[in-house]
Amino acid sequence: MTARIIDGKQVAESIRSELTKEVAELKKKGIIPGLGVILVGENPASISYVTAKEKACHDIGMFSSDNRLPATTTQKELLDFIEKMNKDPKINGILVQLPLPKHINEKDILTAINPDKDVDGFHPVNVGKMVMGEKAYLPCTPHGVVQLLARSGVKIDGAHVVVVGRSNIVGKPVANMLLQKAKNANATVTICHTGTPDIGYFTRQADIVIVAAGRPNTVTADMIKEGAVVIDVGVNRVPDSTKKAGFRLVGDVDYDNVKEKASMITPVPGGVGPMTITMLLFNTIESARTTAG
Ligand code: L34
Repeated sequence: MTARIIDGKQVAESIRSELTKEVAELKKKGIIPGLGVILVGENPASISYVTAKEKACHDIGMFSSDNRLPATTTQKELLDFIEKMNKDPKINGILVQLPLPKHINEKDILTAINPDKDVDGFHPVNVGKMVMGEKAYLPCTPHGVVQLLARSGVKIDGAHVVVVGRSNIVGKPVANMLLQKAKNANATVTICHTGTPDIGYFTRQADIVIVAAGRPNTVTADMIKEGAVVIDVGVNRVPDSTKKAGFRLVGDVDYDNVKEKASMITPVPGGVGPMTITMLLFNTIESARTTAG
């Protein structure tokens, strides 16, 4: 079987055109959804993601406050900055791009964001609500993965989903979302990680494999059941002297071989990445609407 390619860019575009209309409707009521973006330091990948997020805001008519802070920013300075945004009525959502420099405690920062403006869904209050199946901001990458599956016609209800990776940003939340007794969920979920001796033993039983391990070739063709759906969350820069940038992007999946066995697969780039940005817009618009009452 040769897999159908799930075009994340196209799905993202179609959601963004829905969101563009919603922003226009809100504007008629005098509401302009605003995102406060904070990037500390100069990690090249982070700069590229954050720039794409700001552009996406402007493209659909939202406001964004773009803040680049030096790598030497202290924890106190960052906390003060967040407090200012917590109080700013023009800001409906706050995005502190991760990773942060080592001298800053990530947990302290994420906890300082007003949960009502936590459009990344990383605050413990929102994580707790999500796990309990209550309404909450859903983290952008996991939410994007679920939307990609649903909008590609993949049946999640009753499927066996194997998640490879247990990060707080992707693995844990996506597993939790898919096991809820809810629409676009109700799956049987297995989570594999670096402590799993034989990941292939589990992935070979999966109807849907979601890979967020942060390492190229974590999942190879021999680890996939014929006809499975494969979602590759990884974005790795590998050196490539034939490219102008000096690198190319690959996911966590051995794409060329796995696509011959899967029924559907997401590419990198152009798969999950554009969906992450789109769900950030979605959450920020939701916040603006909620605040307006
Ligand atoms: N706070 N930090 C916070 N929220 C997030 O949701 C993120 N994440 C991850 C890293 N840190 C974060 C992102 O935004 C990963 N991530 C992200 C966002 C967008 C893309 C990839 C990762 C993306 O657009 N990828 C493109 C290629 C981009 C390129 O050319 O470099 C793609 O097509 O996959």
